[in-house]
Amino acid sequence: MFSRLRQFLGAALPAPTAAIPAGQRVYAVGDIHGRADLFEALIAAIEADDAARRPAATTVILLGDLIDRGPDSAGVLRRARDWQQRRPVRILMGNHEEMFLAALRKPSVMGPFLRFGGRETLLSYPIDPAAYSRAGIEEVIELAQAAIPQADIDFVSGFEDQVMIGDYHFVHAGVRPGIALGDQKIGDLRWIREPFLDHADDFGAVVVHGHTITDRPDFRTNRIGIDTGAYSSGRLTALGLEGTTRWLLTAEASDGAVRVRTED
Ligand SMILES: [Mn+2]
Repeated sequence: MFSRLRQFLGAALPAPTAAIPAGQRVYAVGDIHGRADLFEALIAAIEADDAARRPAATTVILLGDLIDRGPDSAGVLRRARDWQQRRPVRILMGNHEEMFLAALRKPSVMGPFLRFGGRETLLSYPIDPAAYSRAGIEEVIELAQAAIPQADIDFVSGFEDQVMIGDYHFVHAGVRPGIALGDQKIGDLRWIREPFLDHADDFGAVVVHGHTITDRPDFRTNRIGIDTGAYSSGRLTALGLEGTTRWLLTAEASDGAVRVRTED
């Protein structure tokens, strides 16, 4: 009804503003990629930010790609699991977690996994780098299976595909335009770039996603991208949402120290 009214009135009426239901608060965190240092600082900052605001039912959503590329994926998974034991933390499966799980079962996936940052993930577990360098693919799988606790594999296997809260839809990579949010293919949710990124029309909710790196959080009318390339830029971004309000918390490494910036 509102959209028909808007069509009728044309540009005279402002676009409706996406909202989180009253009494709730959400923090969405972009691709962490093994940066346990940034993640730890951001956890502390989100806890402090949440405590400083009025009491709310708060949900944290990690948008996926917790692992690979950066130096301490094992540490990121440990911190994510600890945090989930203390408050509601929902975690999405990114394309890197998908490859991680597949690589442990299929030798044909292990090679590409290692080239896209999986090597760093394996070496964040107690695997001897010299033994790793000498190993062929089958032996790498054996080393990985011996070093990675089953609890970590079970934890990652339980990551979710998408989360809907109020007028926001949280996914790792994006959605395919023209398909209802409830009917999306998992491959698109985890891997898509175009035609999602350049699509200008409404998706049915504001899509909050990671996966595609931008220098600064990418605020569009129909989507918000918050992958600021933590593993190479040293910046890990969280988006806070409450009612129609949005704010950013950014953990930033410089000169060996991590500081967190908050922007409205
Ligand atoms: Mn990704």
